[in-house]
Amino acid sequence: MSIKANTARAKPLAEDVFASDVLSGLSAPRKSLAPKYFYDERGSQLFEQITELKEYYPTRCELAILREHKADIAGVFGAKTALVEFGTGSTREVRIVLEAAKTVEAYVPVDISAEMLRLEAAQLQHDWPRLRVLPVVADFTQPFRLPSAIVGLARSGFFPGSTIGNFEPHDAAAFLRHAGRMLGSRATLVVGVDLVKDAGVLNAAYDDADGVTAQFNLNLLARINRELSADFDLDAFSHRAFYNSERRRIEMHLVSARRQQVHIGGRAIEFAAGETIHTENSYKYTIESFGLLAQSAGWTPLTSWTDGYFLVQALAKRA
Ligand code: AVI
Repeated sequence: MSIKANTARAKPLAEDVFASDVLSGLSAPRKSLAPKYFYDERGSQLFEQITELKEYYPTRCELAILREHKADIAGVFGAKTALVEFGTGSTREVRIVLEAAKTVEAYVPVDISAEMLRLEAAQLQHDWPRLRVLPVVADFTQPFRLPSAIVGLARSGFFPGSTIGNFEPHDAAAFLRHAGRMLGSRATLVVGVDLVKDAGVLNAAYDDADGVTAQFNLNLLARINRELSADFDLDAFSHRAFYNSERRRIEMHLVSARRQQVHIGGRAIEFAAGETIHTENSYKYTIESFGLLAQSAGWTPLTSWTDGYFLVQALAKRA
């Protein structure tokens, strides 16, 4: 079967949105850049390397939980279900669940990155010839059209990878509400969530000894140089990551080593020595705090699977 993706039209052009997001983020009194821009080709490769670092436990822990509990997790999906995966980078996680999910008749991976989605979907279709694989190219945080081929099927959602932690808590709640609207009544949702833990473990996971996370963070400046003809001196910025225990989040920043000026598309941006660009938050939850967040967004917590480091949480949509 050949796979065609449902393509949502992007307006205005993605490059224009990138340029205006970068300029407004760097013109604010507290400079920031959105973490979604980490993932150009090099950034995606670096993220894959991060997931294999000994210090970066989330991916390893989540995969182990999925493997150990795949039959129970698959049991959350009802009879004759379409499984919608929000933001499918790789299909590594869903493959584990699909091995046990006999009731899933259609799989709908949703991602903004058309090429990666096409490749992953085609490979998965090859490996699961009887499953209907129906990729949708879209920003999964915004309303999108689900394939008409899933009409009549029950709907379940899958959101692994602790991506929910990269949303501000009110945006995480908004996303969960949006997922509920997309999936409809009687839906279930399985979410991967990173847990609050010892600050030393968290700090090491985001500031690894080999400097891969530092490269990942700095690559954002390389991307801006390349795509927006900017002149960031990458040697004049350094990676800083730390656990903010009050706000229960890892913060990543790029720190300016000196007073300097950077030019982007004809605009000059001033940096003081030690000034930072805040590039990412990665929120950590407890089982209780995530349960409360989900409840505030119209979901009832069902089973929690955890190893103490990471949580795979099943949710049921409240009627
Ligand atoms: C993609 N996301 C869940 C990662 C995280 O752990 O917040 C991104 C990341 N940033 C640095 N290391 C990994």
